[in-house]
Amino acid sequence: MNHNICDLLNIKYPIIQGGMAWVAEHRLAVAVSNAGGIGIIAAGNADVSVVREEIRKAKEMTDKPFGVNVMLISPSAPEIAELLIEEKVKVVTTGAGSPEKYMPKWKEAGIKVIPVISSVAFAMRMEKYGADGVIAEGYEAGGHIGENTTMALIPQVVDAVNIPVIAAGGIGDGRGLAAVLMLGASGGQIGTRFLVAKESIVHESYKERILKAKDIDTVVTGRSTGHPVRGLRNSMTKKYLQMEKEGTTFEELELLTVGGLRNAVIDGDVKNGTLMAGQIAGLISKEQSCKEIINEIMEEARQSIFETRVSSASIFEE
Ligand code: TUI
Repeated sequence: MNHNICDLLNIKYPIIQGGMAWVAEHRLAVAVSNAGGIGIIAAGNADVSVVREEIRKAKEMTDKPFGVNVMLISPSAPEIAELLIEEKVKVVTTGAGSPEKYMPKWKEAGIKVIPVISSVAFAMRMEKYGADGVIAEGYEAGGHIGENTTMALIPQVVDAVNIPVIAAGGIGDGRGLAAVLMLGASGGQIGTRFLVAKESIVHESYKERILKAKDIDTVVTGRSTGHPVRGLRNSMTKKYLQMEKEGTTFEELELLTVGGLRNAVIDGDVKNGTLMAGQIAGLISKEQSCKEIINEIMEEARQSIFETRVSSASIFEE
């Protein structure tokens, strides 16, 4: 089995952009694909007509491969699953559920399917259903998360499956990419750093919160609902966590976050909106183009791998 994802996806660098709802529309995806990684349009909760337009705009703006992320708990997911076949999308990533029922049709259409998983058991299930790879996402990631950290998850998934594993959660620079390659991953998925890219349409106020964030500035809300979500601390998360402590019902908690991601991304409501971001936000301090981000990450990864080899040589001397 060839685990080279550059060959699998027909891209130059083993960097895949996270499928961030509202954030990852065609402009960001095209910029990442044109820079040699693979850009991903996030379908999120959008209607099928919106996603169709996004795919068509992306096709006009690049001849490089790009993908679409299907958020499986969206009511539009079944229609979007069909759309991807009609539009001959090359790569699909999925999140927040199991894509099993769509996989036979996607595979038949020649689509490369790479589900996001957060446990070994789910990775094995996806391999059995014909996934071309998995994105193993650790607890450090932004948005909806599982329980395992990237550091613990990646080597366990790598040992359990015989398809390429792409690491996600906590990768913000070339050292992070180098580290997951050491753990056996074939590449890295990056979200938060692309969220602040020049080509990202995210409101400046949201970007500013990420650029100013420190290591301890993300929190996890929704543990009590079974849908834990990581994002930057703000008035909304303070209220949410307090209400969770008091045992507030799922329905009441939901009311606090309805439209919250849209309000943050589009309107820049950093107080009451949902500012999804990974723990690596504390490391991210500048807005750059996707090309600058990818070139910098690849150069750093190369340096850290080769320099570590030299600087650690004495450890292994007899
Ligand atoms: O999906 C994500 N990140 C997301 S989705 C999202 S929208 C949302 N907002 C509030 C609540 C729920 C979703 C924001 N961020 N990452 C990929 C990911 N998928 N991480 C974990 C999973 C996952 C979770 C459960 C994959 C499969 C699964 O269940 C499968 C099964 O059926 O057992």
